[in-house]
Amino acid sequence: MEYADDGGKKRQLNKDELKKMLEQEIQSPELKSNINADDIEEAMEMLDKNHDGEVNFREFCRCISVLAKCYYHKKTGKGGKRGKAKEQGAEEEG
Ligand SMILES: [Ca+2]
Repeated sequence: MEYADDGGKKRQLNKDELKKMLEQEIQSPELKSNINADDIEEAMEMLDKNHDGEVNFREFCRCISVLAKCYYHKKTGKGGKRGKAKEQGAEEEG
């Protein structure tokens, strides 16, 4: 983690850093274009559980999955008929 290097010892991201990092981390241009300043604000609010104005690594990981989830929901809409149902008993492990 070399992103938050302005304090030296702290491994946390402020909003600007969060944004920068998101832009670097998210590969999909499609997903990226779905993230606007509002989303960053929202993500920040959502993630900054301890309200210190910064997002630490753990919080950031959540951020990625939250944004990905938002995107997924946007893309699939709600409900959603899927052409491909799993026909043959694909058992999920996990
Ligand atoms: Ca925090």
